[in-house]
Amino acid sequence: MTREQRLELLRLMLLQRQFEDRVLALYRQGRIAGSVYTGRGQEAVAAAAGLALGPDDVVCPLNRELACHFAKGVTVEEAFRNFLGRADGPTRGRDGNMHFGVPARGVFPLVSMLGNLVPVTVGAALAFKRRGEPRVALTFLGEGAFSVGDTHEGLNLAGVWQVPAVFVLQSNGYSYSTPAARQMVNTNLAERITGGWSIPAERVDGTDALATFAACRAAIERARSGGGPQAVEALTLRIHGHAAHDDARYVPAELRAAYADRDPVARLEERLRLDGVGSEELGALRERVRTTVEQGLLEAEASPAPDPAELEDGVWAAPLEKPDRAL
Ligand SMILES: Cc1ncc(C[n+]2csc(CCOP(=O)(O)OP(=O)(O)O)c2C)c(N)n1
Ligand SMILES: [Mg+2]
Repeated sequence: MTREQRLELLRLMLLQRQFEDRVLALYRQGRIAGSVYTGRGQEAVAAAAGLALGPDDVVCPLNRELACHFAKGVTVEEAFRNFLGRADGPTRGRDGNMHFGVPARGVFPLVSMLGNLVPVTVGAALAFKRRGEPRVALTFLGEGAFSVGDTHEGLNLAGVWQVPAVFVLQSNGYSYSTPAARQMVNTNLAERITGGWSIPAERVDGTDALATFAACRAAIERARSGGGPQAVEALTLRIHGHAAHDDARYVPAELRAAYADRDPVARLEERLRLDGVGSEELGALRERVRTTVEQGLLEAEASPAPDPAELEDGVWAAPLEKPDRAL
């Protein structure tokens, strides 16, 4: 990686962290509907995969991968417009959260049902293969998706069809409040993917941004050059609870204390310092990101709210039959 690429990796990670901190503050002011899900502790994985993708590749991010949206060209203003439910946001005010993509820039919207994005990703990769296009489809998945049939069906077909799909596993040890070991017998997802579907899978420290970037780039380029589906299992941490309403009190105190030493942002900054990037340059980068976030928020706040008359636009419903007896 060049010095510029490493700085870009850090910029994307800082952008996700500062954006999410700002969204959390808005949520606590009652300005965000629903809840807020952050990727604190997982930014390196989202940024690394996003940066390793090419401009024509597509990605299906989950709810903790905003850095990947930003890497693919989604703007901070667009993201804020979605969170604030604005009429000109990506979902035109239908969603005030992270269920959004910008398909024109290769980012598919999140489907909430765990595992659903695996067949979607395999389908996109199948289209690329059939058309002979040198493009890759990538998705992320957590431990939760491993208990859903769609994941297994999708991985199986990815292997059978040898499509250019990349699966990036966010192994953060928890699905909501359930530790991975209470959800599955073998928590080594890379081993299961290789053993179960003969898909090459590399395990990497997901708090080490440079190692994660190297693994993602290698997997993406292998898939692009006809090597079939690939997986990267990133061992990472979910520093916050599942969402803003969850204080993660079920995570043992020792584990939470250990998170402090593995903050991916601090680790990459330390590494860049060893490379000769001075505190002044790092400070200026943080400041630039802060300005981008604040400016994006100001612009999004100036956007109009949706017109209630358009509430049913794009909604399909079958005519309701009156039940002949109370259910
Ligand atoms: C099929 C399905 N079951 C349950 C849920 C509710 N749910 C949303 S997120 C989540 C936990 C996800 O855990 P994991 O996949 O490990 O991702 P993480 O939150 O750790 O990033 C659950 C159970 C859902 N969205 N879809
Ligand atoms: Mg998890």
